[in-house]
Parts: sequence; C-alpha cells; structure tokens
Amino acid sequence: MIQQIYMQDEQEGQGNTATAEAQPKLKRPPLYKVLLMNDDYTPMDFVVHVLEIFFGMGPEQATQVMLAVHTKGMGVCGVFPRDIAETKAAQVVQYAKEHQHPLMAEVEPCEDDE
Ligand code: TYC
Repeated sequence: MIQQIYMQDEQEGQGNTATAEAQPKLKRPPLYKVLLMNDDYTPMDFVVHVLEIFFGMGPEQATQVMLAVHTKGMGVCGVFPRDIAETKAAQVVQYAKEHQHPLMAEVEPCEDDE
C-alpha cells in the first residue's frame, strides 16, 4: 500500500519537487577582523602570549604579528563571524586588564566580504 502511494506521487511529478524545495540556502556569515593596537607599555612577550592563547598562533607567527603591530601601530590577528570576533576582542582586553597591561583590541567589518 505504501509502495502504491509512492508510485502515484511520482507519476504526478511531485516526487522530486518537495526534495528540491527543501534545499536550504546557506549563506556564509559576514566576517569581522580583530585588530590589535600598539601601545608603549604592554611587554612584547605578553602580546606574543595573548596571540598564542586566544588566536591559536605558534610562537613564530605570534612574534611576527606582535612585531608588525609594534612597528605599524595596529594589525589583524584574526577574522571571524561577528560574535566570535567581539568575544575574542573582549577576552584580550579583559585578560590584559587582569595583568595590569593597557593592551587594546578592536573589531572592524571586513570590507570585501560579500
Ligand atoms: N610596543 C610594545 C613595547 O614596545 C609592544 C607591543 C606590541 C604592545 C604590540 C602592544 O599590540 C601590541 N613593549
């Protein structure tokens, strides 16, 4: 009986229609940069440590990014969906505060993210 109903459905051309309409249209979320700001007081090794623990960088990459921020004034330490970017920036600032360092992180939308 179930088989008969299925056959009838297919004959009327509805068998595949429902499946096609159920395909979800997934869009990638807009992305945001987490920016690290230079300052004159936060120790270099603390910044490297922050990049390792909050952004999963190894010591070499963390050192490169820290030095880029130190010389250029700011730098991107990662690109994430909005909530994750905001959380990481807040965690960095909070962690630096807890260690009496003025290190600042900010979030900015990615320009060419369509
Ligand atoms: N400029 C700091 C110093 O000379 C080091 C530093 C690097 C601080 C990067 C913040 O985001 C930063 N100790």
